[in-house]
Amino acid sequence: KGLTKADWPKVWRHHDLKPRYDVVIIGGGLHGLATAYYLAAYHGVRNIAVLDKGYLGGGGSGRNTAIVRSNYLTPEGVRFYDRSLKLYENLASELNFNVMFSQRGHLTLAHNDGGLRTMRWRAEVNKVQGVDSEVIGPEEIKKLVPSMDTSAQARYPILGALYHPPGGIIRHDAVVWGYARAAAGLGVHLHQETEVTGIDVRHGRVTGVRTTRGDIATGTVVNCTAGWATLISEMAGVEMPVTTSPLQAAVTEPVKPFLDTVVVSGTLHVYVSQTDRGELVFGASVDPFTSYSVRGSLEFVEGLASNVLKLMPGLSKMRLLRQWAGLCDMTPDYSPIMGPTSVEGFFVDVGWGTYGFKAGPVAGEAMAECISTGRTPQIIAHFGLDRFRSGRLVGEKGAAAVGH
Ligand code: PYC
Repeated sequence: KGLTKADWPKVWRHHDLKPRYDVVIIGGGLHGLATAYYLAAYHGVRNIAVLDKGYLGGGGSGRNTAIVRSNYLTPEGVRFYDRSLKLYENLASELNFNVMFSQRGHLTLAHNDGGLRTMRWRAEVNKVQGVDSEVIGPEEIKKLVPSMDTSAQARYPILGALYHPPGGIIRHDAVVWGYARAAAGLGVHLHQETEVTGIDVRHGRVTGVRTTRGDIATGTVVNCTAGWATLISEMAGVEMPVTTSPLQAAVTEPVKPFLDTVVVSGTLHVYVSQTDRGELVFGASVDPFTSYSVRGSLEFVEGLASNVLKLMPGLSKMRLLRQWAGLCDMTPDYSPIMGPTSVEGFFVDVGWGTYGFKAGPVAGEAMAECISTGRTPQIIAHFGLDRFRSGRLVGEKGAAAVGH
């Protein structure tokens, strides 16, 4: 007799909501779960609730295109995302969970002089920070990706690319489940289908959270949401300079492996990688409007197909299987907002734009330290909300995979 569903042990348990937790994390995605895990594993804080209005990993964590890299533009960004990449490299053994990290290399194509200049700039900033990135030419690109049209006759000829060997893809659901299982094993309560309806603040400090399953008393609340970052922060009376736009993606039928690097074209607004199952995963820029819709559109698929075929004409017979969208919370400088706020006990880890998945481990690690020690770790010191008052922005738009 084969195994049935009942034979598998539950990876995390359902709990009743306790009347009091030391820390309440809003958002059961990668960032919320990683924060809970590092708090419990490295800071001895275990009386934690993670709340999600849907299911764990059902937001941006399960909707991204699973790309990991640290080839950013600003020194602050490079250091930060590189710490995340290092944590990803060790994550399978840290969590005892196969997260299927494939460091297959990441190529960002340049189709014009301006693009090439930005790639050179990023390569130099990366090297100074000890990150492996270099600009390569069309011949080397062709060796790495034989299916790509690198000829001078292409509609958008490829002049070169930023090549980042440590970048790659990782199974995004496995990352979520790995953190969830490890956090639950340390005593963290994971509450799915538990929507936050209010945050109580008295005399400038957080005192509790109201939910659809009852009220919780707590002195520490962490906003780890994407899509709802402004809404949740407003409940605590904290305003966020964030707008929300959908980002669409799609996946093809599986085919034999032929693409073993991640390819990005900012000019053509597309990125593509092939999963271990053989599917091609495509993503694009954020939609040019604000919305909370996570539905795909025909217009997106038309643009995507035409742009992908400019890069890899041999894909013309492939069929798309699915399309979807996720929500991206965009800040004015394309860097996140992390750390304490003007309300004591109310922390934020939001505003990730299209970079959230790459940052999950380091965000969790840094937020856990910030919450438990009361000090903002150096690695996130530049990402505080106060920078929008002081004007010390961390402009990371130039490191976006594709244009915004
Ligand atoms: O910045 O690498 C990136 C990215 C991939 C998908 C969305 N953003």
